[in-house]
Amino acid sequence: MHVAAIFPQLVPAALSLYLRWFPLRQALSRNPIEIEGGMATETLAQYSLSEFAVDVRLGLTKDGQKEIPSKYFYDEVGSALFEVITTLPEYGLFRADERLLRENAETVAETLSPGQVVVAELGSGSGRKTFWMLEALAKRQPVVYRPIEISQKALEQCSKGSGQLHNVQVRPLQEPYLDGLLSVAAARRPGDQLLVLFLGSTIGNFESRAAEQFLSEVRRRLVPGDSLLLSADLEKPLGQLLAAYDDPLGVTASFNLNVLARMNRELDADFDLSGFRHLARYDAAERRVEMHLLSTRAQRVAIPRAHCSVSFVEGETIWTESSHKYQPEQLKQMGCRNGFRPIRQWLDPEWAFAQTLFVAE
Ligand code: AVJ
Repeated sequence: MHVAAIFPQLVPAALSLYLRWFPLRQALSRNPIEIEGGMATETLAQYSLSEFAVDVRLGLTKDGQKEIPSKYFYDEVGSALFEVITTLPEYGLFRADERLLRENAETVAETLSPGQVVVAELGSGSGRKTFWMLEALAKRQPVVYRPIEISQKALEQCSKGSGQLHNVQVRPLQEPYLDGLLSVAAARRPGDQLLVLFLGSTIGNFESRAAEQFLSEVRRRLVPGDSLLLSADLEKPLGQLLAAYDDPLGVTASFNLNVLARMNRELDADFDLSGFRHLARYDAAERRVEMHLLSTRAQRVAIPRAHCSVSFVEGETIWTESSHKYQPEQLKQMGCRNGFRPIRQWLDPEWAFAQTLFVAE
């Protein structure tokens, strides 16, 4: 199973094995960290660094396919590159998601009962497209917006943007998705209704079993009557799929290669970026686009702060991301199998993409 498929919540289990390597272990606090006014916390920065080191070591020194979880794309540089990706003509996902939100936010709002609604967004990014949802909700009822995001920069941007909205109170959480959702659920007041947003087709980064597991973990944090709006990219012609992950300008290639640059920056690694190239391919059996970093020659790389060095043969790859593609019915069934009832589904007319609205049973 691809390490990238195992959600962050599973990482601490593996962590203990390697604790002895890390002088920073006293900083490995699992306490939720709420950020007030976008202040960075030293503890979290150290924690993330160590966790990155552990996952790099695990993913690059194991037998067989080398891999690095895709969540490590999103440091400051990577998050900025992703923002550029969302503007590329080849990457239709983002605009499809935004169009559907804009057009259907009112309808989603109408399905909620009156009273305060708590909007928990898993992986808000800059929160640009969420604006439409918040705006539609805030016209009808008070909104508490809880973006849950590991990227500090993205969270700051998101808080700034959505903080302007009347009737919307923003309380960001810098935590892994499921931890963050647990904190949100713990802080809810009687009568609060929860609307979980899982947009952008981020669900596609999970292997199919992990995706189902994730949905059931989301469900466990909700009560009957809460809602989930889930976005997912659909199967489409191969040429269109590959172009979305290998744009001619090379932004996606930079986004992918940045994980090597990040290891150089944060783990003192000595990756020569010219010895690797971006590779996007479609696995038809698994119905997913895979991104890899291909070593164009035999080479050895030292990663001091992950306490390892790694050899590559020519043509060997590091698997950095999977983006699964779905069929509309399949998405409804995934929800049904994990305690949700689908009540609406919208498809974008321009780019095969779906939003499904579920209610927790
Ligand atoms: C943000 C995870 C949905 O998988 O399409 C964009 C990330 N990777 N280009 C995706 C991404 C390459 C994106 N998600």
